[in-house]
Amino acid sequence: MLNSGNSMKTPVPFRIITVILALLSCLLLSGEDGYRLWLRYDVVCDTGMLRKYNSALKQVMVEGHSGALDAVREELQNGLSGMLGKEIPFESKTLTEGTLLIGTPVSSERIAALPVKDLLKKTGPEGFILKSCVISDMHCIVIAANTDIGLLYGTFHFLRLLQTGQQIGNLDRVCIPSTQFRLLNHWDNLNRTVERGYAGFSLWDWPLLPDYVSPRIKDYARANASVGINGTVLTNVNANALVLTPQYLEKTAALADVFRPYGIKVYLTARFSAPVETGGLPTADPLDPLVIEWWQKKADEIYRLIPDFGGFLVKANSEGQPGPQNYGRSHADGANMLARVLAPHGGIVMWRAFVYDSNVPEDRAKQAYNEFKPLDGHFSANVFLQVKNGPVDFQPREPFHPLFGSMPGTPLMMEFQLTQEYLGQGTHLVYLAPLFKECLQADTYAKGKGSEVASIIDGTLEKHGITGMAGVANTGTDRNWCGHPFAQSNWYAFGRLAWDLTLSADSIAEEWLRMTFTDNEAFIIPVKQMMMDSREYAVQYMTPLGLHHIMARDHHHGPGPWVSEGRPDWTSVYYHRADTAGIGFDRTATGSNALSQYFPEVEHQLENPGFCPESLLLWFHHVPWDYRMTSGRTLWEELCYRYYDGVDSVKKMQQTWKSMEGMIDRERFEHVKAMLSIQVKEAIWWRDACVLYFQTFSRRPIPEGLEKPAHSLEYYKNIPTP
Ligand code: GCV
Repeated sequence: MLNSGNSMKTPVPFRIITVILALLSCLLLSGEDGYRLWLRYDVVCDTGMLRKYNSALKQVMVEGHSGALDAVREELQNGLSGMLGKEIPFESKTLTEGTLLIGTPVSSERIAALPVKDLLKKTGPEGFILKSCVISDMHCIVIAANTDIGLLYGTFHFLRLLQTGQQIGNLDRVCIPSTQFRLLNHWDNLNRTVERGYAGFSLWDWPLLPDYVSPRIKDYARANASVGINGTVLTNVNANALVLTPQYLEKTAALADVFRPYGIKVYLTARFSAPVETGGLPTADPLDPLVIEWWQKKADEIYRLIPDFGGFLVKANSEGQPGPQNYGRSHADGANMLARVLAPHGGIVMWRAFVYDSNVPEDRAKQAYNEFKPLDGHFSANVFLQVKNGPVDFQPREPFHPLFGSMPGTPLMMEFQLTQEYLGQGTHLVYLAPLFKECLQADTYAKGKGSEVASIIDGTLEKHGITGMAGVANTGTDRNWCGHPFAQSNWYAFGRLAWDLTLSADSIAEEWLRMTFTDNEAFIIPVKQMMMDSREYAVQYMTPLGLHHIMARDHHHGPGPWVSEGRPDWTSVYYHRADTAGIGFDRTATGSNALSQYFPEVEHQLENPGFCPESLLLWFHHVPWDYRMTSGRTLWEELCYRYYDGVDSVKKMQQTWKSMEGMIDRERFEHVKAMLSIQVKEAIWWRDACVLYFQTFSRRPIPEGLEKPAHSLEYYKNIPTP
């Protein structure tokens, strides 16, 4: 048996060389392509901290054997050798001073002997304890959990402490996830295109699977596990039934095998008409016995190949997707039929609430509520209703969805969009955590004051058996995964929040910056501020004061407030309703009365334009152009100023970034710099197009002192679709 104590001690000259190398690598800022995401594990630059870490960590003991524990070992080997600049011994069976001891009470007698039983009762299947302990007079750090996956999460947490320069001297943490199902939703098609994807093609190489699984798939799993994501829906909600055929299920199983050690389950989108399209049945009626039998056999087949398959995500009777209503059945009939076939295997159904009907002359913002509220309490226990954060569609700003708080008898799963479909797509720096938090912190008043959306998502308000949060993924085959270097922060923030809903957007941004770029305060402070403000800037130059859905037709990239043809609720004029009297969508009792779908306290806060927050004014009210805003300006003037402020703010972001030159690697510095110059151009495009267009209704001049648009409205209308 190896006594790693002295024999493995790093020699002094080696340690000196390590510190010199650390300093050099911090100074040289070597090239980076963003592939390593936030898991870079470069040597710790703060030499004082590096010394402390080195003296606290002499060896690692991971007790037990499993795929997840292999992942723990591998991550620690890479992480610690990278950050500490030395190899740490892993093989010893003897506890020494400075041991990082990792295990469950089952895999490790040493852990079982520690007084952590009561704590472990609280941590559940995924939580963990991270604790400084003295064991047999030796100072150790312990990561304990009930499962190996809990240990993996604890490992990533511990590595993050080192990555973000935190003390590890006196640890005493118990971490438990806020939600149980923390899923990415990929809108990936089987031909590898990605709907609303701006970072290349799909990561799933269907033609080569199952025989070849790219090493990238494991890195994808590592990245997800590092932030606590524990599931991935591989396919687009605009679903293709082929993915349920044996050939594709084998491919899916190959991916699931790589994900499993990282605690990630696979899910698929179920096309409701699959029994007809691939099963040869004449109907997909969810109450038809042959249809039920078809799904039952399909579920059995899936679980034979993938024993831990997570379940189905379904978009039904929405935007042309088939669903139970095609057969006169309700959403609950459809969801429950699938839930019943999955239940014996432990699977779940996530049934999307994103439904609206072009034939119903009803405010689109009201339709999901109208459709689902009457079904509350009618869904099986293993069905989530998956609800987008707002009632329209991932706009730069929306009020929270009125279904939150209105379905006490149904578990609701939050759906956020990480890919920036309506927020500048691949070219704009927009950090989305403030948007996520704004929704999560909104008070629904469902059970009186303090009934925040977050308390519905984490189950504290309504106590359902399942809780969850989904994020529409922004990953692709681009070398840096997400296209824009800062888009990685939205993937990161989603995972961190789904794990811990109480985290602030600010603290997540700081963690991400430290791990992704540098811990230099001169970089962190201004760049974090830039991230924190970036979403509000996008709102200003795109859709200020509650405007929404005025993007160009179909692709949603640039401005298109003039879009007026086609089905009404896909046009911009439907949403902004500008006329010579004013602008905005009246959703009060004199208009569509969408406001009545909220609890009375919320309704009262919003129903009067004088009390409605100006950030949502035009979402809920049609307001005269000369309406006096709190600034003392008229609505028209305020609208102009907001658009102009938005552009000026992006120019400031550009200046801030330029002043970061030399603080990080050149490759990513130049990449972000180029993106910001595109963003400035596109913000001006948004501003000028919108101001000129709305001016045709307001018939008022652009306020004195604001630079005049460089081109005519016709010019902007004729910019071709990219
Ligand atoms: C996957 C919006 C998007 C669609 C998307 C849809 C949905 O309409 O533009 O691309 O389809 O939302 O969430 O189902």
